[in-house]
Amino acid sequence: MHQYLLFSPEVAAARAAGKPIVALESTIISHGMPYPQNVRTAREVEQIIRDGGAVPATIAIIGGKICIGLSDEQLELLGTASDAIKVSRRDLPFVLAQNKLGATTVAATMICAELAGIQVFVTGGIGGVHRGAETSFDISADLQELAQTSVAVVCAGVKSILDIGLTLEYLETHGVPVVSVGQRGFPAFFTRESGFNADFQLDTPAEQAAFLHTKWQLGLKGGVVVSNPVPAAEAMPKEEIDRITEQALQEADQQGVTGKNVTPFLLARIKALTGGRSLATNIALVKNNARCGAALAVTMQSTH
Ligand code: PSU
Ligand code: MN
Repeated sequence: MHQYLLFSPEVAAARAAGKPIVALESTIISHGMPYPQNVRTAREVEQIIRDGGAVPATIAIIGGKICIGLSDEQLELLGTASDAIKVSRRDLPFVLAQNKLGATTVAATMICAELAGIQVFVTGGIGGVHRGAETSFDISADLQELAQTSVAVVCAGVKSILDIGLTLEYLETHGVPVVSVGQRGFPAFFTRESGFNADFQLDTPAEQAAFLHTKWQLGLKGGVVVSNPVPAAEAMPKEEIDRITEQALQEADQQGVTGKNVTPFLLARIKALTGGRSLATNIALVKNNARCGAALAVTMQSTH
């Protein structure tokens, strides 16, 4: 086993028993949602995965170790600590070697999940190509990770804070399949449609698992985006989210927000500008993804 990995008792037991395991990220806890909803949601999402027949493994960097599966106290720590560092690929050695507290992004969670032998990972939204990337070069490291690390990422698409068309072009260039569940359209996180289609519609866990097994058996390394639209009853009106997104983008520009601070800044502004309604949608879509991811992990395990 890898020297940096530390499994929680629940995840260690799941590994020993050959049970399906679902990875969860922690930047969504530290930088994606406010306290206490972040910690409550993290716990509820873990329970949904258990109810779906799999074992949740929330991943974070604590005490110089990659923790695979967190205790209640560790979830609380990540949800409250003001010094939790947002950890993507480039930050991982620094945060581990310096014994700092790290919350993993999609990219870093994929790396850690692969090290731990976990193939299915559930989150809310992935990073992507930012609007104006042709001059800012702001492209999330999540996309490069999807190109090289063999983990399926169940998400609700990407937010319209990003350039969704360019994000899909980038994924195509790097050979990352974008699968959609229950509809042909690629979802845009708060809304069910983005105006773009996914590459392949695969509605059932059996079809999704067969796709993943085939990709990896062919030696085609890299991730797969499994995009699962927010339930219709929880989606936000498109006009409202578009208007608020434009305002948040303008504020980020005016305030000179750059680098790794861009995404957390936009997420926090959108939440504030919608008076918290976007948070309710965010929570609902992550839970919906947890149901989808648990079913996929169970099927992957029974058909490998
Ligand atoms: N998008 C969301 N919610 C999130 C994130 C993105 O809708 O919480 C987080 C994820 O952890 C993602 C990261 O991996 O932000 C991307 O950050 P960046 O754009 O700096 O790569
Ligand atoms: Mn960025």
